[in-house]
Amino acid sequence: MSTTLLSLENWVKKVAQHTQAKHIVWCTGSEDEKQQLDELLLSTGDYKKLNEESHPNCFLHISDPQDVARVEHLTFICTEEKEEAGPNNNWMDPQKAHAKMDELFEKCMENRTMYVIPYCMGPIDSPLSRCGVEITDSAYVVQNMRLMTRMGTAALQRIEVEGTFVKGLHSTGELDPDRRYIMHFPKDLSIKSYGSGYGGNALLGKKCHALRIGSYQAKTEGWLAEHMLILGLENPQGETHYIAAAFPSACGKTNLAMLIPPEGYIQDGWKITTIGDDICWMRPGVDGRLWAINPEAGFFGVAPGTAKDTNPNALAMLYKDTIFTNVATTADNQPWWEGLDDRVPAIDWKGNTYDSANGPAAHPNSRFTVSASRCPSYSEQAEAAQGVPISAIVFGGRRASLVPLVTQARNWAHGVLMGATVASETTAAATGAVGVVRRDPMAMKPFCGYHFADYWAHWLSFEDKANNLPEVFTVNWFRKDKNNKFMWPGFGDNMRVLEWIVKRVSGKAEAQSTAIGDMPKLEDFNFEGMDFNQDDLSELLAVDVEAWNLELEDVRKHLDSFGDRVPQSLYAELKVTSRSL
Ligand code: GTP
Ligand code: SPV
Ligand code: MN
Repeated sequence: MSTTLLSLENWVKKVAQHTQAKHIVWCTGSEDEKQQLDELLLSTGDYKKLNEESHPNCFLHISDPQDVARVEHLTFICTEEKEEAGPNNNWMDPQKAHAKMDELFEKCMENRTMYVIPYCMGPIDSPLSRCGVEITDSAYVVQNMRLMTRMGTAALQRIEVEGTFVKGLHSTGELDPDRRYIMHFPKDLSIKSYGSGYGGNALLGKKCHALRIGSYQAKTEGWLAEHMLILGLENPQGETHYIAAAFPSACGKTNLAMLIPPEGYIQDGWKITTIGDDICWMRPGVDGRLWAINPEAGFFGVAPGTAKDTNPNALAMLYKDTIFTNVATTADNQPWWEGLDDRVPAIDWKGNTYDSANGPAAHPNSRFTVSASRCPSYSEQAEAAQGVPISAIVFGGRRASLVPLVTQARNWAHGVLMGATVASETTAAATGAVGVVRRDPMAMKPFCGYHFADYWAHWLSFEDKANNLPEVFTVNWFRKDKNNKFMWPGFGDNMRVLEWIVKRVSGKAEAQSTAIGDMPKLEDFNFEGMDFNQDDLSELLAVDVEAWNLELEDVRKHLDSFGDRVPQSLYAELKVTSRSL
């Protein structure tokens, strides 16, 4: 017996019996265990050692070429009623789903080791944290979970005290896309994932638990589980405001979370600290504010585009103790990806000699896994049991046209409407076409574990749950000009927008009211030290009435597609916007 919790022990035994696992390893989280598994992964070829001098303790993992991203069409929410999962999810009857998965899992671990990973999402001592246990036959998954969560003995102790945990069962199976499913059973707090070893499909603490099951739990318990970064913004007076921001996958969360302000800002005493880069759990505190934790302990970040001038903090953490997945390598075996620098890679992510005719050297969704503690801007408050109070919530996406640089919601309901109707171009983070504009409400389209209409109602309900809610904003860093060039420099310069946001929150910045919300005038921004084109900026802050009328028609259709469960107040806010255009 490896745990005092009978329900856990029984589940592990049952799974071992069903999968016919050869060995069972209970993960403790120790350094010895890490090293043994590194050795194992090197011996099986799942890991390649990277240059020990430039990148000590760094490894390269290459996925099966057909297993490089999340698979939304194979991801299901299995509730009793289809209606509960909503049009935003694929649905399967729980009994049918269990039967399908049980068949796939049968004997799938014969001759394989089954790892039992107890983990805690959030600081071990936080009342906002929730625990889970992932069973997997992938040592690569164990090593990722070690960096991404608080895993091992301390988590198991908490689970034994609480008596409940999210059950996640995972096998890489044959990596056959036709035998791949990611199933969620919100009522039983359980997940079954088969046939993929990649990121969000396999590290079950992340999207499966912290968002899909988490959002369902959050609804019943009165909190929010969101696809958001959390950052702290300290002003020259030494006050810190915390901002939570939801952008769809590969739309800039990691980058914004660890932004380094432009030189002039640093000199004036502005500073950004990082709490989290992907997931935010928040709930009302006794003071009426929303208090948030980052349930994760590491970053599973997009490699391409990460460079000294775009995200120096990320680069500073990636030369040591990092797992790289699907990146290219240089002749001297250093990790490399598009945008990093102008060296020419030697080997592409598929292991072939690099040839630009074969496409990018690193897969567009190649990633790094690294402990958050390695981030130079990591905040001490990230470990705070009570979390941090959120002053502003920001929604955003990739919109080449129409959506202004920044807009502030008129009120909470308007903010919920903004979040519920945000659209973005699809990216390489999921399989399927890239660059297609789709509505991605609260950046949760692939991650909300229940009907979006009920989710929006839940968001609206916070007006009755908390009397000091954050201000809500939308941003768009991705506007393009006629020549397909980004009109806004982005990255560090996004600080200029954050400054306006925190000043709005504390009543220290001006705005002009427009039909779509409150917007800054050019003179409300600090552009010191920024190379900018006045015409571009004016366009970034303009409201194109004709185009917005079309957008609002589409927004209405989008709301309508969720049926009569959509809260009327969203339609009321939409009407206010339409009438003012
Ligand atoms: P997930 O981990 O998939 O949830 O992604 P994410 O939202 O954390 O996105 P990330 O910060 O990794 O950025 C994704 C891509 O967008 C990278 O290639 C970045 O270089 C690029 N990017 C991030 N911020 C900006 C920006 O302000 N402007 C521009 N033009 N590109 C950006
Ligand atoms: C995302 O796709 O939003 C990610 C990567 O953060 S994954 O872990 O694959 O979900
Ligand atoms: Mn993400």
